[in-house]
Amino acid sequence: MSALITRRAFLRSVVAAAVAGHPVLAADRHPRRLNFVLINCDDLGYGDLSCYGSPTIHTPNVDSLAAKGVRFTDFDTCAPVCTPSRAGLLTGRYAIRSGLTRILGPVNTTGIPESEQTIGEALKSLGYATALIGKWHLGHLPQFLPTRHGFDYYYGIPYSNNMGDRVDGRPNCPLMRGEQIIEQPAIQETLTERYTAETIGFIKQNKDKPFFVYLAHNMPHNPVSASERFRGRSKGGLYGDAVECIDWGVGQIVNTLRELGLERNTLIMFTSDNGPNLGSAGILRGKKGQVFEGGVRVPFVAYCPGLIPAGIVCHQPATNLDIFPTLIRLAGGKLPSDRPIDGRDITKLLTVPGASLPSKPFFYFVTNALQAVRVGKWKLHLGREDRLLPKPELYNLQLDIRESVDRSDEYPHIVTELKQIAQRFVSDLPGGAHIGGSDAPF
Ligand SMILES: [Ca+2]
Repeated sequence: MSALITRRAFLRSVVAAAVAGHPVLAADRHPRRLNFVLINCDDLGYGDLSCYGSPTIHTPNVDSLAAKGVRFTDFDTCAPVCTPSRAGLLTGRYAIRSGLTRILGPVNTTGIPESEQTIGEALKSLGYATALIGKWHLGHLPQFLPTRHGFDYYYGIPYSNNMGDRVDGRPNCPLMRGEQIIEQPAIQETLTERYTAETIGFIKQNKDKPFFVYLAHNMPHNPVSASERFRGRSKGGLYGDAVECIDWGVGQIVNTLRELGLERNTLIMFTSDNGPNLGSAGILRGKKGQVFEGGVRVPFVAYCPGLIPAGIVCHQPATNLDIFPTLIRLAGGKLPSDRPIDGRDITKLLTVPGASLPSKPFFYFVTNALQAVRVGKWKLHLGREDRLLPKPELYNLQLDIRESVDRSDEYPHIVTELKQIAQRFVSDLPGGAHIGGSDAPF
């Protein structure tokens, strides 16, 4: 048997085991279910990590996960701002379905509906210990807190770190443990290190059962800060210091998992909720708040030596809506059948070099406005009826990742087809969804 066939057979067995919900763990001496650590940064851009080409920010720990795991080059968030991106991530559904289409703040009295199921709830029902460490942003009133939506443990700021009136020069945002405020205004310089310590503590406490930690850093969202020992370390200024501190934390978490013998059966994922405000989108056009690639294409790296072969670079499109179905399947659970789930299981992309999935339309919303639609390499901006984008524009992302040459006049039939896909999708959605327009995200 040739080495190639052996490798193929090995990969087939990896995928078969993963799909069965028992990723290669049957071969381990103490088989148990996968643990999940999902690290989400706030406003970290596509160009803000060294493994994505940052010339100034040094992120050796995330780079190492990418080198020994999988790095996606075409990973999108379902919204270019915090609240809807996080709603989509945690439910596997476009935010328009849960109504969380705008950025929430301390003055808002709404939040995630009881009817939604979060990754936390789904994994908790499968016997997982669950924690949210960091930013929630799906409602700060008691009935909306993470502790009421599938997370056994909560430590963090319930919304963005710039929200609330200023007190002593700091935004008056609360730091909470469980449902209690333990510090206000939250001292932000040490936040990333404290989130890291809380994550490590939770992992140690729950090492004997399957766990899910959603570590949602508040950094590097404005106002950026870093503790004294990280300040001045990065060539990327204070912003770079904040990102390098997050990267340091990734290394601490990996070390902990290694010491506990959990490295092989813990899937670590690292991503961002939307494109950069202060940072860099690399060569991409646009930034946070926009549906150009710079606003929606984000880093996504995953590492799990027992599941993912080293060194995969995946160029296939995938999205943060895919995380919900992927984790539920890997945990051996079933997706809810009483509601549309917009994401899909991407285990194959995570585990098989060169794998692909059939192309599937992806929709880019700002608030209730569907502003762009993508199928495969074609992305159509539907027009905002303002000066920024007065008419639809068509881009071939395979040839033109910068969205610089509008091809709508050359390919009118593609424009028509994508418009029809957009119209059909919107007509099936709850009230309020519409095509185009430029609503403010607040
Ligand atoms: Ca954000």
